[in-house]
Amino acid sequence: MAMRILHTADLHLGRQFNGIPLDDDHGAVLGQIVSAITSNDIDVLVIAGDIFDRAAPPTSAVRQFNGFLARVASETAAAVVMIAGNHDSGDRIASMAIMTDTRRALIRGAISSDEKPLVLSDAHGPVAFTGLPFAYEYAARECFADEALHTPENVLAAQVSCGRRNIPDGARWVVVSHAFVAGASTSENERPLTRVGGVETVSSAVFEGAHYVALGHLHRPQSVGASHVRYSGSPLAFGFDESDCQKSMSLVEIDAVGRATIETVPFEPIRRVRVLRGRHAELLLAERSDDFIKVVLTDDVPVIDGMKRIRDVFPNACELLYDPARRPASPALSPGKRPACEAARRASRASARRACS
Ligand SMILES: [Mn+2]
Repeated sequence: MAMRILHTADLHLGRQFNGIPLDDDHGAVLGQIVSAITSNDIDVLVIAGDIFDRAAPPTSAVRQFNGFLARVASETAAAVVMIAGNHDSGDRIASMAIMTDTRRALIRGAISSDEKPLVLSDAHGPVAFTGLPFAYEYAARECFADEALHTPENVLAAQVSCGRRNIPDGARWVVVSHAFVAGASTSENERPLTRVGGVETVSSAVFEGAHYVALGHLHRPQSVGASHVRYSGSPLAFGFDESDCQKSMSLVEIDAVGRATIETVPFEPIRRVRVLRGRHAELLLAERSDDFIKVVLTDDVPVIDGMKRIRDVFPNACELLYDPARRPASPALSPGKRPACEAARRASRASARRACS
């Protein structure tokens, strides 16, 4: 049997959507992660940073994550590899590592100049997992006693090379990192990774030698540069720009020679993030829904109590704006099939161009 990895990231526990708590939505996707581990015979769960939305998350979020980890530990046989992202407190994540079973968990919160891997085995030999916690440049300069670390790429290159030194000879190698790899697609809710400005992207070349790179930070699922350098994306959409993005986990199998085969396991959110376009009177006829809704009204004149009446049908409507000049190309409410992220982005860029021209 080959090594099977379930890769997720950017949970952002404790986050709200336009002021609406997401506790139930997070609870649902965490349950889907546990189910995916058991139904796909997963050996290792990887969480590539931004576990919490804030350095000091609300108690409810901490409790929710503890309950999730307890389920993974008791209901599955999977090992866990997780790192701090830029939204996390590295020290908070590090505290979870102190008394853990080090044969089954690698929890990396604060940057270190001696990155030791978790080494697991399958029928073909060892697979080493290196977890590189996110760190700002100033912390890396102190950690490595190197004043020349001025960019996220400098920091990551230093982390990768100290991790590489501890990989057993002949082991296949998985690197877990929270970074912005050049060439990847962003969304609106990712906080910059550098405090001083400048280039925050890193070249995928820094991961040279890794058989799979499990990335966090960008919220759209995507590979970048090569198929084995990949963002799982976030389980939930956090903005209307992600309304057409099908969220998923990445199921990765590493074969005998280190080739990674990747499938996606879709998340099913309990409340979707949707943009509805149409006339007010038409939208009021829609089926009631708790989804998060942005309404774009095509009415020629403003509607009295427009939002109030929309909320009779969509209680979690968050935004309402008017765009009378643009008519829907297709019926606004047809459920249809949600397009893949890239197709949707192309379509929205195309429609933006049409609007300008
Ligand atoms: Mn994030």
